[in-house]
Amino acid sequence: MSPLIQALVALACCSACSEPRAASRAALPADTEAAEGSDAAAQSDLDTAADAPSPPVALRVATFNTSLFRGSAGQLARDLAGGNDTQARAVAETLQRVRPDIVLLNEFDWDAEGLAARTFAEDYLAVSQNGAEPLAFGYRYVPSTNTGIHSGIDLNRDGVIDLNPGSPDYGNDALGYGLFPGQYGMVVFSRYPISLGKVRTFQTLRWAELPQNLQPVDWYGAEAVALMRLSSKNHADIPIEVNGRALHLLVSHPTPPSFDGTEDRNGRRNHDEIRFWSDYLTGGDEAAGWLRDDNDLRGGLAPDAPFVILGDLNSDPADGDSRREAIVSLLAHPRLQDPRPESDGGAFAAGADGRANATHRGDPRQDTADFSDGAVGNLRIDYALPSANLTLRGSGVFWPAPGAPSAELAGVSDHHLVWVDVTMGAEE
Ligand SMILES: [Ca+2]
Ligand SMILES: [Ca+2]
Ligand SMILES: [Ca+2]
Repeated sequence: MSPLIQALVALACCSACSEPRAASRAALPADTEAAEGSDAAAQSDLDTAADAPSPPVALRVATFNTSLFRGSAGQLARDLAGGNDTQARAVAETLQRVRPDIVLLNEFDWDAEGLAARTFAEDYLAVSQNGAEPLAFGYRYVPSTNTGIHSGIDLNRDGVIDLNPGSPDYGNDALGYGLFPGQYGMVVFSRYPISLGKVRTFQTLRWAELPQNLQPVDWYGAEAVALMRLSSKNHADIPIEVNGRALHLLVSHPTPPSFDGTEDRNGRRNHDEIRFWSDYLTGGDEAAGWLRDDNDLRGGLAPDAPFVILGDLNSDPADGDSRREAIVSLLAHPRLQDPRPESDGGAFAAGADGRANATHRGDPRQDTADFSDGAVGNLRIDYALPSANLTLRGSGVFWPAPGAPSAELAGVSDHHLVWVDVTMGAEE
């Protein structure tokens, strides 16, 4: 498939792949079927290419919680129109300075047409910001999200049901917290083709299906347990075609372990959303037999498949109030390597902010998020974790200290971009 056709396929599929509720494969619109047919052709090319030696490929892969969310549906796309949104320009400049080949953006509002993502690509990334070199990503994918899809019931058990988007009462009873369908969504941009027909999403997987889950079933009650989904946004396995081989992006944005009561429903859900990935990597019937994607395919990631876990996982392995066992276990998973990316800005901020930071056990150089310091402090919660079979060449957190180049970009979001440099060798 030519790059042009691949680009057209990627763009044609954006809206079809972005429905708020996952559709069954049989129910997908015609243009998606065409896209999948084209992708099948790409796969046969890929199989053929696997026989021929191909050179190692150096990749910079990044994750960034951009805080590009708004209060109502369509507002982000409207704000981005014209290319002059100050916040989006700073996010774009950050990406132009770091120059990832592949990046996941968290907290980027979903819309049905993928309009915000397209506008960001065309009117921000592809335009020089503050003298930085433009970035041209030929491919993008906007996963659908559970945020802001109302459950129809009083999910947070406060006695209030508001079916009108826009209020916290609405958001609190949604399948993932959000004031409207799509708030706090995500988008992947890539210089390499995205194998859209092979993307696996786990948006509709029910929390109750996870063996030994921590769901507070007595607190929720039977009606809520029957419909509660595990993923607060989506968990997606997005294969990127890199010179004939597939690199799997494993993306998610587990719920913050806060904004709840003694039942700790969000802390428990955060734990289980992260545990999902340990089971997905372990694979096999025993660990991953329970995993069923939105197209009813069962099981985890194929053994030896190269991957990078990306996203704001909302859990620090040493500090904060999450149930840390899940992230500690994931970081120790034998299939991945933890580069422990660092920044000077994180070390500086912990000292300057003080208070809760002074009690932290984790190395502040590894912090990725700058939270209020009365209770939480700065945490390591954003991750780019490559598989052990990728060659790690470097990593970092883009958090410049005061006085360093681009220091003015440090405040664009309460999170900081995390990047890893890996080489996909011929052996993967
Ligand atoms: Ca409620
Ligand atoms: Ca802080
Ligand atoms: Ca810290």
